[in-house]
Amino acid sequence: MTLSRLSAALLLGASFGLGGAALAADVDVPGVPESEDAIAIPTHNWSSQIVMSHVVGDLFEKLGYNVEYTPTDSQAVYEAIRKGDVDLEMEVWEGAYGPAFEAAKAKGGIVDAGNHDAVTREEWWYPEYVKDVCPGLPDWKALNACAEKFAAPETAPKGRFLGGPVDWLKHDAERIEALDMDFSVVNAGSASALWAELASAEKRKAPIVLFNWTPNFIEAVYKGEFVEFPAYGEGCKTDPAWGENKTETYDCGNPPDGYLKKAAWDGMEKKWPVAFKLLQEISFTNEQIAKMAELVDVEGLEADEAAEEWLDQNEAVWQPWLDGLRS
Ligand code: TMO
Repeated sequence: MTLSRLSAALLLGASFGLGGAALAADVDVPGVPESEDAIAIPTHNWSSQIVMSHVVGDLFEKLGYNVEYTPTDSQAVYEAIRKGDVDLEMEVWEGAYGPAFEAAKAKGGIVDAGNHDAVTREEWWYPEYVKDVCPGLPDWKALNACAEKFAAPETAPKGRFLGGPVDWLKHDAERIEALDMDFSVVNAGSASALWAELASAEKRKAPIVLFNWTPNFIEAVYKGEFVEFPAYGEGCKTDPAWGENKTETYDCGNPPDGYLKKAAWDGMEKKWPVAFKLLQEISFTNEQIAKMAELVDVEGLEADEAAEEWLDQNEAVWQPWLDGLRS
């Protein structure tokens, strides 16, 4: 911190008890913050995204930026960014949001802020003991052959596929239709409802197939596998002629090695150039993201506490990003 900023912070501290957020920067980069307006960071309904958003918000605050968190629907967020209602997105999952992001980008107003190191997969998943009930897994045809074993009262005689909240928009019903499967989708109301059903099924060793993804805390707690659907290919989600069903889209699985992207409002680079540069630099690994989820879903921390804990444990990861902004 320069002398003049230090004395300004002390003065403010003296008159208001504690320093104002914007002047309490622990990393001094000349000219930052370029605007005192809060950077609006949207949060969704799964743990890693909320924790990661707070991690990045805390890093912005270390630089002296003001930050606000805005709970936002995970599909609608791409339009919200285009309009500048919120300023960035930390987790664009290719399987779930690739199409929404690409559509928004084509309209203008949202930019690609680079990929995380992480490789992602979002897919139907079952705990390991289900293999004994349903031989031939992870092949989707084997799953379908024993669909009735997954039946619930509201789906019988069809099997129940427990999907995530509807805003995750996974097109599971379209896939079931395109592949002519004997399953019905039941959507969980929240991520924690998914995990509660998994825990309960696991205790009874009851057959269950549900939506899951990686990186997630699940791999640290349960053994299990993703279902293998016909391999994803370009065109599966848009071109009915693609794949084994010639008249329907979604006759494939999600990409097994999807990207995880950051995105930003296209005005961010002008309004907060250094924050935008930091956003571009930031890249998390599978392991780091799984840990963010674990701090909440296993260790029971609130998202903001989990972010602080994560930052405490990973200074060697983020300090170089901040140091790089001085040059
Ligand atoms: C977007 N999600 C990780 C919930 O699949």
